[in-house]
Amino acid sequence: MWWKNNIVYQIYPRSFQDSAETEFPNDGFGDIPGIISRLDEIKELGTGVIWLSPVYKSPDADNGYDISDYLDINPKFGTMADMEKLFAEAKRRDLKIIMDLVINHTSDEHEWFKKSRDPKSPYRDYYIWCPGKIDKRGRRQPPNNWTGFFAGETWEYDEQSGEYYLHLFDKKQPDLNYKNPSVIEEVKNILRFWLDKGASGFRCDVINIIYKTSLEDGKKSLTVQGMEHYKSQEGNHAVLQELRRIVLDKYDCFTVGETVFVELEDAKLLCDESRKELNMLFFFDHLEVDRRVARFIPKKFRARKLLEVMTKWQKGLDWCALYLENHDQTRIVSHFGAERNNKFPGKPGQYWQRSAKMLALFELTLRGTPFIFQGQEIGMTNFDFTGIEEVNDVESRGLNKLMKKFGIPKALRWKWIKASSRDNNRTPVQWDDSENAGFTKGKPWLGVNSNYKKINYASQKNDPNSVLNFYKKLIALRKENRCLVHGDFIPIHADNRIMIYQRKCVTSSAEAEEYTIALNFSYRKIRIPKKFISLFSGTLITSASGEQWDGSLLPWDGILIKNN
Ligand code: TEU
Repeated sequence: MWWKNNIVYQIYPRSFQDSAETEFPNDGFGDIPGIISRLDEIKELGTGVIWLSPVYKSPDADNGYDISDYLDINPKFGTMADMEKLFAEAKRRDLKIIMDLVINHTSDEHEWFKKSRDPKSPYRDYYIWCPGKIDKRGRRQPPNNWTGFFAGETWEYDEQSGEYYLHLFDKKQPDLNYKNPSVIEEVKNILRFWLDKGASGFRCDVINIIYKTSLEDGKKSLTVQGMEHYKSQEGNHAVLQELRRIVLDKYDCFTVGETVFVELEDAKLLCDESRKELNMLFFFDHLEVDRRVARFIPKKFRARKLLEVMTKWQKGLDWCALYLENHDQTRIVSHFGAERNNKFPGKPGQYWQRSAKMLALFELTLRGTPFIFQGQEIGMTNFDFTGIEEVNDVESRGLNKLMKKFGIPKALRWKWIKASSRDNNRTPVQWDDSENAGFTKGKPWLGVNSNYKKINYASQKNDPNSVLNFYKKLIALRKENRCLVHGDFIPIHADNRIMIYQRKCVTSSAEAEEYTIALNFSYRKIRIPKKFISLFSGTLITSASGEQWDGSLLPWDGILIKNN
């Protein structure tokens, strides 16, 4: 299957590359012609598939994850003709494109929702409307006690209809009703439309929560309350099976589900090939090993915990979607890498480069399909914003409001938001050292990190020691190496600072191969414990430091050894 032997590159279009060739030239907002102008860079990296975050029509309440027309393009990104050209230009370079499928909710500006506001409309039942409750004092209250993903309300009262509608995310993102077969028919049309245009699959947004079994009150919870009524429900599995059987299986395509709060048992069902639901999914646990309350409050990082969680998924699932970054996360070098202790993210520290490479080695030596987020391949760091005013993310703003309500002081609120805000990954890609990092000739929609003169694509392109060239090297290696892609994953050892694992392929004795990987997540030079040293005999294929291997791991180093 082509998607197993491939590597996916995620583009978050508004921050990728602005151009002069749209209705809004040089508007500080990345666009489709901008993407076309950078396809050669993506090809050179060695990635064969692009995941395009939403480019559809949208009022942008949640940066395009609130869609007002699934079959049209947001003019800020360009036109449908631009999109068709993108498919053609990608194909010419043998690059496939998967689209972002956001079907849990639409925008409140979608025609379906506008019509749905009329209780008599056939579209009424496309969404989840409810009369609400009257409390003891005769006041109107929402239908249940659910809380939302953006730290806010989940029900919005609509004067025009005299009822509430459900929105698990922003109030501008009403949830669709998957008990209504017409909604499923609409989704099938959306799938066919994009597959016929040339898409090779879909990344499916929050796809394990689309079916709401009941609207009963939820159990008290610190995070999202009410989830037991809609997470991984039987009805959800049935919808996925129907989409797969009726539409997706007719095309040469794959799906990767974004499955929030997913547990291994659910994941096994969702990815079981014989059930025909998803091809693979994104789990979240591994990025939360140093976070509390889902992901908002930092706690100490321990390599042992990371290996433990990764092992659970590597062994538990037949096939994993691998990622360390996306548009909802923070930069991995600032999260698990040496930059996590940097108080001045505008000035990368001594081990910035080495730790970025070590993390590349981690992701690219696991079993599954790796996804690389734009900028990860050059080791981009978290933003260097100084206050909440500079943040655009609807989630961060919701969180700030909620924390304020609870009396959490401003400095602490900022500390937590800085560590978790999705805008960390949404700052413009740093292409070169010209103004605005070569991203735009206008004013960027979100601040460019001031470290762009040091960290940028152009300066890394011809530097053999760059993070970029390390990614290229590992991608090329992985492409010609069955064992690194498909081989068994064998955890060996981990403590607070280092981890060791192996990859093994024993299809036949002639093809038997074995690799040992060791990673150091600390500033200390660490000796490999004696009892494991025999696992390191063989050839050093590569290391993050570029140094020879002498039985110790240098600070933030990572090594890949091919065993004899
Ligand atoms: O994200 C799903 C989601 O639940 C996010 O809120 C995620 O858990 C959070 O950002 C991590 O703290 C998807 C999209 O990837 C995201 O960009 C959208 O905002 C969201 O769905 C709604 O469509």
